[in-house]
Amino acid sequence: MERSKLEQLWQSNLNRDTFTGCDFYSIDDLLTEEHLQIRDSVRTWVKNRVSPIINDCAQESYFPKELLPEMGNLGVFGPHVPTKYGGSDADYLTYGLMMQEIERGDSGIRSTASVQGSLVMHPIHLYGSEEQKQKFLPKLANGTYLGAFGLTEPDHGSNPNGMQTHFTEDGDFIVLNGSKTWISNAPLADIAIVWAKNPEGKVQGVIVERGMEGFTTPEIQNKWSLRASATGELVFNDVRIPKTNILPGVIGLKGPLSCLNSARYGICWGVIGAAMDCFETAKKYALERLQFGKPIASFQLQQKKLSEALTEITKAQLMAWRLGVLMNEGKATPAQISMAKRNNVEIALNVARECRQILGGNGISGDYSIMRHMANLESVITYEGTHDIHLLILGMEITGINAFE
Ligand code: TGC
Ligand code: FAD
Repeated sequence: MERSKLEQLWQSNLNRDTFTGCDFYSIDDLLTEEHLQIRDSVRTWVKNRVSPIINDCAQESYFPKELLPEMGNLGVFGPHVPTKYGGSDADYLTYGLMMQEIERGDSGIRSTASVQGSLVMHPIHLYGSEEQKQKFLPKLANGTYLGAFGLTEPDHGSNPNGMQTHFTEDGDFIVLNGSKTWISNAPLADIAIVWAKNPEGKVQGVIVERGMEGFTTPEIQNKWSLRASATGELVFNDVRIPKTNILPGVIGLKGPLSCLNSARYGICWGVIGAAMDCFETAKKYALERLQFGKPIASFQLQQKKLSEALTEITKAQLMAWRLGVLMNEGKATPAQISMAKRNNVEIALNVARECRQILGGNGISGDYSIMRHMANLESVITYEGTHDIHLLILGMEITGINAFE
């Protein structure tokens, strides 16, 4: 999309977004002044910079890369990374609130922030060498660099342990072969954290940089979901990479899976944003739309939809808040994170579906945000572990029996 079109959309749609948010159980009282200030600043940015352009971006399948430096300035890339590497040492509630506000605008823009912060900066911070941290983290934090996370392969999605991407050693270099697919940010990424098997068959993380010979990132076209996010493949044909690009701090599948904890946690907040946007849009519409001489909000069936939506949003908020506190205390378990990701995505999708019906025919129009959220959430319920996989992680926690073996 031309920059001039974006500028025109920003000017003509300014102040149209009147979102206020839902807080039926006074959850704001559980947050600090600082949390609320940061949340509100991200909310204002979304109103001014995301809402005016996002329908056009989604319709035209355009990832608004112009927003990356602004997101860097706002501090939404890796806020939990220490300030000395460009982060802001923020807590997990702050991170969650940021993801909520961004996904209120669009799940695709939140995906970019999740991948950059939780799946690229987080592993470099946790498992990278000091040299890697200094070289990459500040540029990722300020949005100069865009990162991608390559775990999923064409034949290995839910079961990443079966991955075929592998490397051999050649002096001070490794030689990487294989491919990853369905990778957010891939077509534009400057670097990718790629999980591959070493010569002993153990999983290791490698930083692959754009421009390395044999490394290509074809875009995946023809999506009905996350249309404002760039998704692609990472293809490696004898890519020679210095050994200094291997993440030295972790070996084994626990490397990538531990990064997913932070991203899945962010999603459990993010989808509340999408659900709130659907609820608020439907409530406003129901109060204004007249049928049979009355606002449709006066019909009990529509009140049921709205009441149930607000109830589910409120339960999801309480779960996200409590999980955030456990994350801050370092006590959250992977199974608790699975429960929250699974529950909150499911309720957001149900809220979107019910709220879309409240808008009747207008519900499928891009003039309203609901159908876009609904289509986006079909990706969110699949990535970062499918709905089924999170149920089985919980099932294992409850019964002690591993359904994957
Ligand atoms: P399993 O034997 O259970 O575990 C292997 C090792 O990993 C450890 N582990 C974890 N560590 C930290 N956090 C977690 N959540 C962990 N889960 C497992 C585990 O303790 C073990 O460690 P060790 O020391 O004993 O070796 O592994 P498994 O092969 O049986 O697989 C388990 C399963 C199926 C749950 C796992 O593979 C899984 O989660 N599959 C889902 C795959 C997935 O979520 N892919 C996401 C790709 S990234 C993405 O979608 C980004 S979208 C981003 C966006 O746009 O927002
Ligand atoms: P499969 O694993 O083939 O699963 C297909 C179906 O089988 C699912 O319903 C699943 O629940 C079910 N199933 C599988 N195993 C079991 C079982 N043991 N028991 C019961 N049911 C089972 N990946 C990345 O690495 N990085 C990214 O940035 C990234 N971004 C993405 C962006 C988008 C828009 C999308 C759609 C996906 C993205 N992914 C990414 C990939 C995503 O993580 C995978 O799609 C997901 O993990 C599922 O893998 P799969 O698609 O291969 O499905």
